[in-house]
Amino acid sequence: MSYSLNNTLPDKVALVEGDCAFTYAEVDSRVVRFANGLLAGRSDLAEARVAFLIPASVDYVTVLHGIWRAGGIAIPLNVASAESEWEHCLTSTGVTQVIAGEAQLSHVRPLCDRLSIEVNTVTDLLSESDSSLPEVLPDRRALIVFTSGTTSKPKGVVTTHANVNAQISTLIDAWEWQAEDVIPLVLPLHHVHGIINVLSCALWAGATVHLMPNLDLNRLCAQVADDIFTVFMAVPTIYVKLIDHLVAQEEGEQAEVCEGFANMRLNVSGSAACPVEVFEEWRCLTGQVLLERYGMTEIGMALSNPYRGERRPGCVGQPLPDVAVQLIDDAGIVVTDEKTPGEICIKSPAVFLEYWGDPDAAASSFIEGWFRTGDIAVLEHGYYRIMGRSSVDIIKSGGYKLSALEIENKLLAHPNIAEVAVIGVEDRTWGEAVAAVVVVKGATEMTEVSLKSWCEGKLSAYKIPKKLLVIDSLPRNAMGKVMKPSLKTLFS
Ligand code: MCA
Ligand code: AMP
Repeated sequence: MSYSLNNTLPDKVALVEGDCAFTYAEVDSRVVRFANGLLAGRSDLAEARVAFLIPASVDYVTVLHGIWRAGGIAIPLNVASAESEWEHCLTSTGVTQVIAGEAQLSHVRPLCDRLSIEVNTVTDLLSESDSSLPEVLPDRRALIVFTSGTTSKPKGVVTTHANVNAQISTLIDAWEWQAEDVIPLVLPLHHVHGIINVLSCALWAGATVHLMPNLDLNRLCAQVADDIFTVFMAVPTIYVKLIDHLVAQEEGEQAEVCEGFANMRLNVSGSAACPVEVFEEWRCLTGQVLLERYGMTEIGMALSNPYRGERRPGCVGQPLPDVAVQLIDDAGIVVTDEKTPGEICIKSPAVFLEYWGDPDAAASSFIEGWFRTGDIAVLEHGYYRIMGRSSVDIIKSGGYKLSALEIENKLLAHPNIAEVAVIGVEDRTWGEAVAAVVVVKGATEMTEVSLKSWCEGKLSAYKIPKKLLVIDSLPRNAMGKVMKPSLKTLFS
């Protein structure tokens, strides 16, 4: 089956958006109407790439599932990206059609017009005809999610329907998803964490998702205090923000929200390392023992602390069902003992098919059929612990993976920047904060504020450096490569 919307509970509420609730039958009917509109008389989209810029909403789900039902490849884009970032995603995957939310339409239309790409809203395409939809086999391409890496431009990670189904079903089993579950969706919907772990697992299980297009802590906490949720999933930054929010609340209010979290059956953290202090502070405030797990766009989730059993702070647990894990050392030899670190390599039905249009990148990411994650881990008493990444050019800020090279390339276009190195520096809220070390041209002045305002519109806001250091020259090794680890110490 290549269709992951639960069809056994038609009258159950699938989505709650503001004051509106949509049952599974209502969502399904919209999906079918939208798929028909997309097909416009054709029998199958035959893996045409359809991109969409829609915040968390019933429209988002309609488009994602509508594209799948019509046989297309869904490409969810970040509604908050800069135009040049959208352009890269659209052109590198040969997108033929864009679906925009009402609020996003005016932002993306000029770009689509320039690129001669058709742009529509959901309303434009909700068709009244209900002709039969194609049969989409599991090995067909389903989804392209863009992810940054060690290269400058983000890569399009292609997963098939079988991959998507495997990514969902492993979590349904491991975390015991049930139709009775109710979960708030506070994460963006252009990454696997929001798309698969929250939205798709819930809709597969017949659960209810409360859609929140952005992180509104007051609203979220009020609903948590009302005890409507059973599961919560977030990146460590959101737990830090929640802790700060709760600590600042007056006692009675705080107790109600903490009680709401305490009553849930599961709180999950992932997408970046959860510091042990955050794990402990969360336990202290809410009584919840966070379940930390590890995943990646290319593989879905791979390692998880147990749902039933000991959840170890600072560790990401054991392989999920159907996932094989091995660590390899610098020489490519499999590590067989505990305590020796190695790069995490994964084999599973959830592992992606290809990077769109970049067979070389995909080929170099595998070793004997194992996907090389670039993350270094160690096995300690049966639990994996992530120790870091093999590349200094990847930064994890608030759960977003950022390419230092992409940001450097943008900054080099600044008229006053002669040289620049971008690094991630430790930060309580963001995990890593983007920092730029700059050599300026001549005697020009540069401040964090002036750099930020120059970057606006050129980079997504979360990629803009939060810290700036102007120095006379960048430290380089004998090969001329900037010694980034030594730059990090300048910020400590
Ligand atoms: C927002 N800002 C950030 C970030 N987010 N700065 C650095 N890093 C960030 N991640 C900045 C904005 O640019 C803005 O700056 C200011 O913070 C407020 O923006 P706002 O959007 O209001 O912030 P927020 O709502 O508090 O957002 C924080 C957030 C968000 C909710 C933590 O970053 C987020 O949703 N992160 C999750 C990303 C995610 O889902 N990653 C999963 C990928 P200024 O005020 O200066 O303009 S990893 C994955 O999918 C794998 C498979 C996995 O393992 O899960
Ligand atoms: P992305 O490519 O955006 O999907 O991000 C995947 C990356 O996030 C992984 O390669 C890890 O570096 C990081 N990551 C995800 N979960 C964890 C975790 N629990 N602890 C440490 N790093 C994590």
